[in-house]
Amino acid sequence: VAGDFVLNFMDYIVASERLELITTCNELNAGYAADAYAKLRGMAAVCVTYNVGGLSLMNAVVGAAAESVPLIVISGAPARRVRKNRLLIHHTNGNLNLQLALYQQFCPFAAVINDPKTAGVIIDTALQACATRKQPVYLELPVDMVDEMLPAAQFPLDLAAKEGSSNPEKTAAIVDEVFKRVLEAQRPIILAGSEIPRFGLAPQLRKLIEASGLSYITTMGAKGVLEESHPAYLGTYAGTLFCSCAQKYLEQADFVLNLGAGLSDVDMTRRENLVLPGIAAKTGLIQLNDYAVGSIPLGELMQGLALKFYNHHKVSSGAIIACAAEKGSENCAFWQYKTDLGQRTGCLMPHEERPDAQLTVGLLFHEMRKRLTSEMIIVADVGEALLSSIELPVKTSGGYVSQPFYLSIGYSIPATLGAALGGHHVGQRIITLVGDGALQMTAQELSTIARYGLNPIIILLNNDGYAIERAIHDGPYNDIQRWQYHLLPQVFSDRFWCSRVQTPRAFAAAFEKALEHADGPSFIEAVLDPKAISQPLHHLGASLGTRMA
Ligand SMILES: Cc1ncc(C[n+]2csc(CCOP(=O)(O)OP(=O)(O)O)c2C)c(N)n1
Ligand SMILES: [Mg+2]
Repeated sequence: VAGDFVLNFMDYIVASERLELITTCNELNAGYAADAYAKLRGMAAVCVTYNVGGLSLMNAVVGAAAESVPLIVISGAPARRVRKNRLLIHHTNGNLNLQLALYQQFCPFAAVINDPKTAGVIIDTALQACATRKQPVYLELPVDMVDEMLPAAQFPLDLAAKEGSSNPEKTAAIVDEVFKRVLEAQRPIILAGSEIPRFGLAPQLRKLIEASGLSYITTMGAKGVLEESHPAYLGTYAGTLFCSCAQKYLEQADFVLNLGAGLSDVDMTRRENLVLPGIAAKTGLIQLNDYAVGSIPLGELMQGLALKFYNHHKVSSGAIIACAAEKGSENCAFWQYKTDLGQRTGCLMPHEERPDAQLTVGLLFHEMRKRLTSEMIIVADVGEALLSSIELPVKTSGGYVSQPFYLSIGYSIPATLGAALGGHHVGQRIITLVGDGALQMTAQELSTIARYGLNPIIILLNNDGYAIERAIHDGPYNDIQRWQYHLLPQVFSDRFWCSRVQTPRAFAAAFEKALEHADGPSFIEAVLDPKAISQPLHHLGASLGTRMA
């Protein structure tokens, strides 16, 4: 969002052939949009004006810090002489260090660029911290610095993402130790966490799974890291929220190879005290049961293990997959640790066909499950949208975007903008699931989605208020104004195709119609029975509710 401290810098972005300037309705939304873009494409930048912009943006950037998302925040600022002479200047409370000091609390690198001689080093350090640590960084640019010329760079910048320094001997020793432990185990399993997508390690995960024959489970933060039709996938774990195979297999495993998963209270709902046996490998720290074995990059551990398994089995990963496909996983010698995979689909909640019943969240997701394709990226907001989407089968690697740890409602509409811009070039269509409470937070970004000619399908789960909060503890604060939701997008743009549905049949027809409307965005208001909440929402509400007591 423009502002007088950043206008001249924005001119350079507009003039750039390599950067595209996307202007949003507000800064918070710019942050969410950039977060989703970075989750899909590896990095993004947000540009705002001083304080009124930068402070509005902050909630999204703390979310990015919480979820290890590489974002570059560039804020305009008053000219250097203003700072030097301590002049009273608009958009401030008089404290010209406030915004910098706040960003320093959660960014591994935050600095003011106030001297052409040091500017290059500051910018390079910021980019490197952002790329290697997968964290947001903050650069403050005084308005009179914008036209300064910098001396030429003295050495090229290496942004190759390494989450630690590599040491081949140390890596080999750790890989040997972990490999030995996996082989000794009876029921080992891989738990893939959010560091896998964030550090771009999905290909290494695939290799490891296919070389080892191990099955894998993801956390919510890594949902969809590989296409979920992969034969080794057993589901997404979130404690007792879902009665799924993921829970059964993870909790019965005698060795969990935790690759990049930080487990939050929601990930461990009603299993807070569960200790997973095995290894926890996270950025810079590999911990075996309760002692640290060392600190090597996660990618090197995965690559080393894949090679060990490959040599152990002496076949290519393709042969393991082919064998499993041909003989069935249980009869495939290399698929040795796998258990009754065939039962996986039986774990999903059964649903009868009731096309003309009043729509419920369960019936809606039943219809959705049937219609997902590998061209679709799912974006989910907090609430029913997030919880029910966990059991949607993501059909393509990287086809799921949410904020399952920070959980800020309103994320999904701006994230749809970011994801659509990120997925646009590869022909993917965004399917967004958003609650009515969440939509009311950031609805104006529907306008930007239309403005840039994007074509997501936005599905509003209208259950008349804050259902998740009602499940925790109800009161009048969980009621919201009933908007004429299906009319709203038309206010922003006539490019929207809108519909309001109340039965599974009508929803299915609207979804098909939206798919045909490929030239612009679609908005389907699904009117749900507010009493028929999903089981996961019920469980989460009960779990969080007891903690208040
Ligand atoms: C920015 C922000 N404010 C408040 C909350 C607390 N909160 C969590 S879920 C929720 C209600 C979500 O309502 P809705 O989007 O309608 O989803 P539902 O639970 O009804 O499916 C609220 C207010 C939050 N997570 N984020
Ligand atoms: Mg709601």
